[in-house]
Amino acid sequence: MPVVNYVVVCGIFLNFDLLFCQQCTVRTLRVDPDKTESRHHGYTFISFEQIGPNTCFDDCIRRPRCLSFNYDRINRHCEINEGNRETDVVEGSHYVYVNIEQYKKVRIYDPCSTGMSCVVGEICKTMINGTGHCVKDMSPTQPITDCSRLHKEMPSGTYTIRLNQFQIINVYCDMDTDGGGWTVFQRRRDGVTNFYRGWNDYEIGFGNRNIHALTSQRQCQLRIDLVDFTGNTKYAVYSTFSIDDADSKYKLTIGGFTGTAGDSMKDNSNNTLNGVMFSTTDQDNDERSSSCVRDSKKGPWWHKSCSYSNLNGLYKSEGSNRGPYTIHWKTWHISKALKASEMKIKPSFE
Ligand SMILES: [Ca+2]
Repeated sequence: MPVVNYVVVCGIFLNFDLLFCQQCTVRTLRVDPDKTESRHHGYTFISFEQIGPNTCFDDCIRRPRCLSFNYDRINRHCEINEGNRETDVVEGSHYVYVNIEQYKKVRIYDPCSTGMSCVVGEICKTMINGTGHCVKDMSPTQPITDCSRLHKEMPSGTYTIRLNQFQIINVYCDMDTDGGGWTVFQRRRDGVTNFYRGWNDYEIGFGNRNIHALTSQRQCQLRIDLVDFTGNTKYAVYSTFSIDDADSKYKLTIGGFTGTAGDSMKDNSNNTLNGVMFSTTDQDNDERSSSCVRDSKKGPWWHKSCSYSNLNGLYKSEGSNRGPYTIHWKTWHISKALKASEMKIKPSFE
């Protein structure tokens, strides 16, 4: 008899017959996978070992932060993801991928779908009487690969990201500006931190080495947010942005300007800074016979001869007219210092 039952169950869930039916009762997933031999890449925030596919499904659907999951049917490994974008699904041997969206708010799958609705950071637990109850999710989370991978309801703040297999760093994520998901790598708000520094200081920390790592993994856009001393704000977005590695002196690739601040990623002759190397107090890679940073006292930057922009320049308070030496964006204020600047990146999607 049990054998007949198994055949019926597996007949209904035909796809799983092939995937899980060696031990049908425990391995049959109750929904169709969206993709087989595939997994969603880069958004996993919790993973579990040695659990069945349905437990993996439950672990996803009971967390509002979860949008999809990957299940490795051979190693019984479950990955809970906070993304479900089709373009991020890659090949994954032994894996099935399930987008959870269509099962949310359906009571047979999600016991918290009626009445109490859980929020991001919570998990739905089933009470003795069968009703769902939201509690704080205490499972240890693992780092995402950049701020765009955060659930969109997460607030702006400092998060841990995984740059690559070996490197974990803390970054500030801007989750409020222009759809959120921006990884911030430069921030000027006051004169407390000295930005007039040498090559090593710009390389380590969240410096050029990390920006290179982030922008070499995928195509990124750059956003620059600026504030002047009267409190006005302007921005510049570049649809193409990356920097090369240290051997290439962190050469800049930039293009596709849009925004309100004008395009100041230009040199003093109005030529683009695309293809220009980075210079610091102790490395002159600019095209002048002298050094824009060392001799002209500009901030470390992609200087050509030198540049319309100088966001790592001296911090000067209101009233300073030494614009080009200060935090400067010429196409907005020709000679005035700016009060604040932020530079941030986000992957660009087709
Ligand atoms: Ca030079």
